[in-house]
Amino acid sequence: SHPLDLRLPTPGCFADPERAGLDADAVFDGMTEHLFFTLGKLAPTASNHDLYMALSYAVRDRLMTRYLASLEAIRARPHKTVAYLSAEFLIGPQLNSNLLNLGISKDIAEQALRRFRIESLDQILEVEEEPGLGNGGLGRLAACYMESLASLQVPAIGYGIRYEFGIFNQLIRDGWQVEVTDKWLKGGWPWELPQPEEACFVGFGGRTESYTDGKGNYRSRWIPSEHAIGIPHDVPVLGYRVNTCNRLRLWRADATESFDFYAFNIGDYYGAVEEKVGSETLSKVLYPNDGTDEGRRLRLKQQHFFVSCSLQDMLRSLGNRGIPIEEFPNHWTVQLNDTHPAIAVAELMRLLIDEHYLDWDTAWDITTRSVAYTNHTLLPEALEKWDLTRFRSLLPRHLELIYEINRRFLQQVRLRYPGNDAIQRKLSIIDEDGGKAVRMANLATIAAHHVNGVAALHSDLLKRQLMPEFAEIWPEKFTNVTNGVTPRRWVALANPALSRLLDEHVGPEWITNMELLTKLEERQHDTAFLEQWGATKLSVKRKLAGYIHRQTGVLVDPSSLFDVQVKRIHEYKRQHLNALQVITHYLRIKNGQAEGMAPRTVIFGGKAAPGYYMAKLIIRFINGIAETINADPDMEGRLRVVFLPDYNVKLAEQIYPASDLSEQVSTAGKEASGTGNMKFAMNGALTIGTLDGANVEIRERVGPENFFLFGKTETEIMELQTNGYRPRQIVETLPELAEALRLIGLGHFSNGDGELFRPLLDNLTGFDPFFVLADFADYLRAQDEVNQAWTNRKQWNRMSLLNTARTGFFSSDRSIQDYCQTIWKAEPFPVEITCDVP
Ligand code: Z2T
Repeated sequence: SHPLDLRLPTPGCFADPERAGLDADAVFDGMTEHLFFTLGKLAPTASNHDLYMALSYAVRDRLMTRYLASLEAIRARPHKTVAYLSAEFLIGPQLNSNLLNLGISKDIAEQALRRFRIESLDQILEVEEEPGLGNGGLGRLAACYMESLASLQVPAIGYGIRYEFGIFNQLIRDGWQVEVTDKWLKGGWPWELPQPEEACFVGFGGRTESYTDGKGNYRSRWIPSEHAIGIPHDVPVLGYRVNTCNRLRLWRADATESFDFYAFNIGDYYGAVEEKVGSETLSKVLYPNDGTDEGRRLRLKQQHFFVSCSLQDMLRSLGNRGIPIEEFPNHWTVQLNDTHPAIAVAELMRLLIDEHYLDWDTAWDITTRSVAYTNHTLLPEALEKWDLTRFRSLLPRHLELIYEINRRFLQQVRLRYPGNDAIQRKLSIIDEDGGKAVRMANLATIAAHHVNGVAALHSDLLKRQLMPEFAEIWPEKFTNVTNGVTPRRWVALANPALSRLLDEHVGPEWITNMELLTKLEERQHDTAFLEQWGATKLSVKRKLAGYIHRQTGVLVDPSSLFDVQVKRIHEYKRQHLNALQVITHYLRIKNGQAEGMAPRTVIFGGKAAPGYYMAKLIIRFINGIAETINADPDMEGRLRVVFLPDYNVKLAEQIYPASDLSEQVSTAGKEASGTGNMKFAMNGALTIGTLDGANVEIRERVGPENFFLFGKTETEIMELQTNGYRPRQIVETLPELAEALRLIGLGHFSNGDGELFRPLLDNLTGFDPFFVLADFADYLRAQDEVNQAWTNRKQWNRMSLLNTARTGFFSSDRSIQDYCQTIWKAEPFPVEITCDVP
């Protein structure tokens, strides 16, 4: 590629750090200017938040050359760009990751901060608000992928929604979850660049109308009854030590001016204001459901809003460069992160046909060559379905287009399976059973050139269980891309102590080539090294112990086994299975049967969807157990239980590095992949887990002897289900389980209130839909193995080291390379910047 001479300000060259503005003096000067001119503050009275803002602006300045050069490079020499469409981007704190990727060391940042009397960077990082623009795995995955795309120098843009309120903050009151609005923007968020001049119009509601165009063709057009404006708020996403700095473009909804003026003219002031308030609520709040579809009208509105803005933006960029619209698939590859943006199929067709006057076949060809779909769940309650009447009232033109897509598709199905009505009903985009509905997964699957699952097992089940007929029609369409996580955030930033060790023994290249970590295996029998490995882990656990004490008042012993389950609270993830294990552990200590049992600290964290009663009761259950156990003098030095409130990205960065044991205990076949499982393993935690999601691949890679496997396989679960599962019979054969359940029923973990956890007990002994009791005995057996392994600490450290050494595969760099090769056909496009600035 040709270097671009942009005549830009100097911060931009890695060749010469002095001139690149990445030295302590330059950072200090930048902070000083921003403190004074941008924030209007004087240094002596500046708060930590002021200094956070000043440092962030100074760092942001240093992204700009790369950001503008990356945009200019693609404008000047068109190159296929990935458009990653996602309703969620859970990007986490920005300051530290930008420092790392820019190459401003902690030491340099602290030299600058000391001149403002701040001793440690951590004091400043602490005050950063994280944008909680996602629920959990899916949103965090999108953020890891954006980081890896930039690090791999692949041109990409993330399109999403700038929610004013992200995922709620979680408080724990009397053991219950309380939700508090997340006002992440209140102190000002320095990482976004609003671009009001690139605003887009989006319509809703109204009706369609047919007409004959100048050439005598029948056409349809949409006359919406309502409009909103989307204003891009761009977040630069810098790659690791490269010039590529991509854009995350988040749309904020605003009211349309034309409507305001019209209403003002007729004197309907309050009507105009109501309209304005109505359109602004569009990007007001993130729906806090992970894995359940609520079918709310506003949610569909949000989806169409951001998808329409994003597609218009892509088409406009072609127009601006004079590229014919037929070239769309060569310039854009559009990835749908689950079905949340699946309306893109109909909206792209509408834009191409109604606004750009293409014929159906050309439009369909463009659409199907551009769009691919990632499925993230098989759970039926999570598959998005929109009530047909509601869909029509919001998007009448899109429904017409969907009917036509469906008509043409079902025609193909009829030819292939003559007389097979059942298949047609199953594959139809329109669900005709019960209340009619639009099935978004079917729409996405029919239009996509590739459909992928997120772990080998999941992709296999997707093909064989959820969509066998689609897979038969289009076998080459279905593929797997196993999830990954970025080693920059999840190892380098989160675990500096481990990173130093890796730098020393592998070399610093591991950070962009995680497979190099296999070099650690050379050290697996080196006693001194293994001791250093264990000491490193212990030092990180001490920090977490301090945090736990400050947050919960519970004192935990850093040398105890840190047994951790952090993730959204869901029955299929089975936090209650873990809780039952804790009760058994407690009873064994009580009954003097605990010899050989390692002192443990069991740590839980995670949010429950506000409307998910059973998940909230599980949180109450864990807190009840914690209260009883932590207050019992017999448990002193042996067992501690903590529920850490408000699990988010920032807290996750503290937890993964400090964990010894990773709880990945979902019912086989239910967790599509999991990504926390990867973060734990990379940081040297051993996994106790089922054969579910990416656990399967983690176990294959780290070796079965370095993984505590338990539980029924997906096939065995299916068999149990079809042969009739009787959880009550299991209780009868397991005295420890029976005793645990009896105590719960007596109110032992609820201050004598035997009714509090009744719904949970009834659920487990009655239906047990996620086979908690079926896996209980084998889980205890595996936990005994964990205790055994922990007693031989050298052996444990060796297993831990092998987990880090062998999990390079789970870098999101590998995932992105897979997507680029098999789905996107996109390639790296290095950005060069000349430094010859006068
Ligand atoms: C989500 O986080 C996931 C799946 C969803 O299905 C929705 C949300 Cl918000 C619609 C998770 C999966 O549960 C998890 O197994 C997976 O690792 C993650 O997506 C990323 O693929």
